[in-house]
Amino acid sequence: MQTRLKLLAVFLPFLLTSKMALSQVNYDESKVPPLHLPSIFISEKGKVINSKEEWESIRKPEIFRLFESEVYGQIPKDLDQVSFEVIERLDHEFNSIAKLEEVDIKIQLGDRSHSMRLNLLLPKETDGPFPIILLINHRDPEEDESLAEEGYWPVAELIERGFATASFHAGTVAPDDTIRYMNGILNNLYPEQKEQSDGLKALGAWGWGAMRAMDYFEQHQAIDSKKSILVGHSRSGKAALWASANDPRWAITYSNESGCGGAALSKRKFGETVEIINTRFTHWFAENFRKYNSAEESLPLDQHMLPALIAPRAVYYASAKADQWADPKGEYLGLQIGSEVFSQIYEKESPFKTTWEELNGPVSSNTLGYHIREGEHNLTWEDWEIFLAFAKKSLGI
Ligand code: GTR
Repeated sequence: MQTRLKLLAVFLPFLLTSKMALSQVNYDESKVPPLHLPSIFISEKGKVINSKEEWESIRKPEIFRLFESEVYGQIPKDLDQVSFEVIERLDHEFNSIAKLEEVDIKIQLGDRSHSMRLNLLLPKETDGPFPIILLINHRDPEEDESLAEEGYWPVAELIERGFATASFHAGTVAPDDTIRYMNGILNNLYPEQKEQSDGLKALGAWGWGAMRAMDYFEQHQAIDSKKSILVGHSRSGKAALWASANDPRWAITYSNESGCGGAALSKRKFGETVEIINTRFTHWFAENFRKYNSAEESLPLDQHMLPALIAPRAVYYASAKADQWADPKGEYLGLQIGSEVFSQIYEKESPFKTTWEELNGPVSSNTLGYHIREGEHNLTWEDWEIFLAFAKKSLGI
C-alpha cells in the first residue's frame, strides 16, 4: 500500500501535466507570442551598458544572480579539499589506443565528504598534453554497460583525433530522480541548500560535478586544461551551460539540444514550457523557477542571457529538426541574440547574420557556432563531426 502511495506521489504530477499542460503544447509558429526579451545591455537601474568594464562589473553579475535565484539555484563554491584516487586500468575496450584512468574524486568540507567517479581516456600514442573533452552523462548506465555508447560518446573517434576524453555519470553527484536527487552532494555536502528557494538542485549539482572534473584536469600533466571542452546533451546540456557560466575554466561549451531551461528562449512558449518542465522534473531547477509556470512573460530574464554570461569564451549549440520539443528556432535565437555581448562588448565576430528561416547549413566563427541536422533528439556522430570541425578551429588545433 505504501509503495502504491509512493508511486502515486511520483506519477501524479506527470499524469496531471500530461493531461493539462501537454494538451496545450504549441508547435505552431504563428501562435508564438511577440517576443519581448529583457535587454542584455540595460542594467536594473536603467543604465545603458557600453563597455567591457560596465558589463563585467554591473550587468553580468546582475544577470548571473538572476539565473541563480530565479532559474537554476546556487552552485556552492565552498569546499576544503579535493583529492584524487586514480586506478589505471588495462582491461578495457579501448586498450589498443587509450589509457583509462578511473578517478575517485573526494571532496571534503569540514567533517562532511562526497566521492564522485570520473572515467578519463588518454591517447596512448604520445604523451600529450592533450585537449580535453568532458561529457556530462545522464543516460541510464544499465542500458549501456560499455564505457562508451556509440555516437553519444564516441571515445575511439575522439582519441584517434588526438583528444583526451572523460565522462562522469550525473548520478555520481545527484541521482536524476524527483525524490532520490538529494542522495548525493546535497545530503553529503550542502544540506543547508535544501531549505532555500534558490538552493542547489540536480542541474546545478551536475554542473558542480563538471567543476570537480576540471579540478582533476588542471593538475594532470597529460592534459592541456586551457583547451577544454564541456559537452552536454539535453538535460546535461542545460547543466553544461550553467556550469560554464559559473566556471571560467572551460574554453568551449557545447550544448546539444538542451531546449527548455537550456538553450531555448522560454518566452516563445514553443514545445516544452516552464510549467511542464517544472512539473515533470521537480528536482532540476530552483524552487523559484516555479513562479514562472504559465507566466513566462514575467520572467526577468531569458535564455539569450546565458551564453552572454559565458562570453568571450566559445559557445556552440546544436539542434535536430525533428526535436521540436526543444524548440530549435528558440535555441538559435537565444544564441544569436546572446552573441551581441560577444560582438559589442568583446569584439568577437558573430557568425549569426541570417534569420532562422534563411539558415542553410552550419554557421560558425572562431568563438560561436550552430548547426541543425535532420532527425530526432539525440547526440549523434554527425553532431560530433560538425562540432569537432568548429572545436579545432576555435582551439587552433
Ligand atoms: C525530456 C525533457 C527535456 C530534455 C530531455 C532529455 O523529457 O523534457 O527538457 O532535457 O528530457 O534530457 O533528454
